Amino acid sequence: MDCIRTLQLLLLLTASGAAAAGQPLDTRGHDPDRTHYLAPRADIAPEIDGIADDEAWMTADWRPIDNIWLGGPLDAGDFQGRYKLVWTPQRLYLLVEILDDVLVDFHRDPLQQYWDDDCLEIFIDEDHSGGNHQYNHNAFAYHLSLDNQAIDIGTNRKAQHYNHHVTSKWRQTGDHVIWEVAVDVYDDQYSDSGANNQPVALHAGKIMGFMLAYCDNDRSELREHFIGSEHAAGDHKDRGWIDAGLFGTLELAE
Ligand SMILES: [Ca+2]
Ligand SMILES: [Ca+2]
Ligand SMILES: [Ca+2]
Ligand SMILES: [Ca+2]
Repeated sequence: MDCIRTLQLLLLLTASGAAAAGQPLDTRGHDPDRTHYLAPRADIAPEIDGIADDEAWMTADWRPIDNIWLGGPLDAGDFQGRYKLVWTPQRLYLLVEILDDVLVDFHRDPLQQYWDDDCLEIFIDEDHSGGNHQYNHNAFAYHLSLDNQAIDIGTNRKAQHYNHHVTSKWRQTGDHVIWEVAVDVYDDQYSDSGANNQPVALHAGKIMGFMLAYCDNDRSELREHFIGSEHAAGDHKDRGWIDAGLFGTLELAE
């Protein structure tokens, strides 16, 4: 009996493994020409301290943050950014290198006009579904302020803290900001009022929606530029906070 069960299990695993490996990526619900990031697994999780000397980062590729979603042409001295991703079964890890000539946090209340202060925006769609995520948790858009707080809009349609989803730390090194973030990945069943939300376990082969953006303000009432890692076609480029179809593809590699 046990042998049969083992055999059945093996057949099931083989079948699902083959299907996953041979399956083309489902891009329905996404804009064309999304980037595809292959994130290596970290044997040892990076230390979130704003110092990029962790061994895990050595094997991951840099990708630029260079698509202007809001604002005019961008000076190289005004903003430049790039990022890397690695993962462990517990968390997703992000390294961002930013050059920004002026760092500002005009609104001390992190829930007030947070997108008009310098902030890093992390977009995660756990099941790569695409679709609307404005007032639901089909996807998350964490706005990380310079005081390392993570803000998104909840199902009550109000901005709120999701600080318990992230560990964030940045530090100035020369003329660059080095920003490290560890993120718990939650699926669309996440409940703002629930006490038992559990992050999903990550595994090799998992496909998620992901993109990154930076709101750059230096001296204005409203942010001067919004720069993202994905190309946004058309006039309405600032739509990632509503539409997960703009996100790129993140594949967790072994
Ligand atoms: Ca580090
Ligand atoms: Ca700037
Ligand atoms: Ca989703
Ligand atoms: Ca700035």
